[in-house]
Amino acid sequence: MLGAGALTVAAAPTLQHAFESLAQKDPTGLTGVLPNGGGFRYYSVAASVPHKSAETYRLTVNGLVEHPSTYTLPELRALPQTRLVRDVQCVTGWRVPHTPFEGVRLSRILDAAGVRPTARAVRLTCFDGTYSESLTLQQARRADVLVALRMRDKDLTHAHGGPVRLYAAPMYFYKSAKWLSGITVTDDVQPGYWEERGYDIDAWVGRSNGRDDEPTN
Ligand SMILES: Nc1nc2c(c(=O)[nH]1)N[C@H]1C(S)=C(S)[C@@H](COP(=O)(O)O)O[C@H]1N2
Ligand SMILES: [Mo]
Repeated sequence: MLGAGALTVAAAPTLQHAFESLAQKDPTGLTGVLPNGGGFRYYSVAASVPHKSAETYRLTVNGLVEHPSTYTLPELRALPQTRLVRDVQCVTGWRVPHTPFEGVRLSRILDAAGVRPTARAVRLTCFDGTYSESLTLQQARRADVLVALRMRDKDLTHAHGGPVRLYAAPMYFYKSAKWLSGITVTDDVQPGYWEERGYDIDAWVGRSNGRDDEPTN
C-alpha cells in the first residue's frame, strides 16, 4: 500500500508536485505522506511488508540471554503497559508533537530474558526482512524505550509498523524500528540499517526538544 507509484497516480497535481519535490529532498525511504496521518510520513526501506495479525505475530528474544523466548501479541498485551506522550522527531526535519505511544518497556522484556553479564547491546530486527536498529544496553533499559503496541491511543496500524514497533522516545524516529520481530542481545553495538549509511548510532534528539531527561511516569 501507499507505494510511490500508486500515490502519484492517485494524487491531485498539486499534491503530486509537493510529493515529488519532497521525495527529492528526502532520500531516507519516504514512500508516501499518510492520509489523515496527523503529520506523520510513511517510511519503509522495503518495497512491500507482510501483514501480521494477533494470530500470526511473533516477537523473538534471543542472543546473550538465559531464557530465549517468543512472545505472541496477546502475551505482550498481557504485560504491564506504559504510556508516554512525547514529540516524534524525524532526523529529516518533520515532527509530530505530543504523540502518545503505549507498550511494554523494553527493560521488562530484557529482565524477563535474563541478560548475561557480558552483554552490552541490543539488536532489533524487523519482519520487513530489511530494517534493523541497535541500542546500547544502557539505552535499551531506559524507562522511555518501549516495545510499542499502540500509538495515539489506538492499536498500531500496519503503516506505522504494527502490530509492534520499537518506540525510543528520546531519539530520532529512525531508532523506532517498525514491524519489530526480533530482539537479540549482543556483546557490542551492531550498526543498524541507516547507521551503516551514515546516520549517528547515538541518535539523541537535542536538549532543545526537552527529551534528554528520563520520564517521571
Ligand atoms: N522497519 C522500518 N522501520 C523504520 C523505518 C523503515 O524504513 N523500516 N524508517 C524509520 C524512519 S527514518 C522513521 S522517520 C520512522 C517513520 O515512522 P512512520 O512510518 O510510522 O511515520 O520509522 C523508522 N522505522
Ligand atoms: Mo526518519
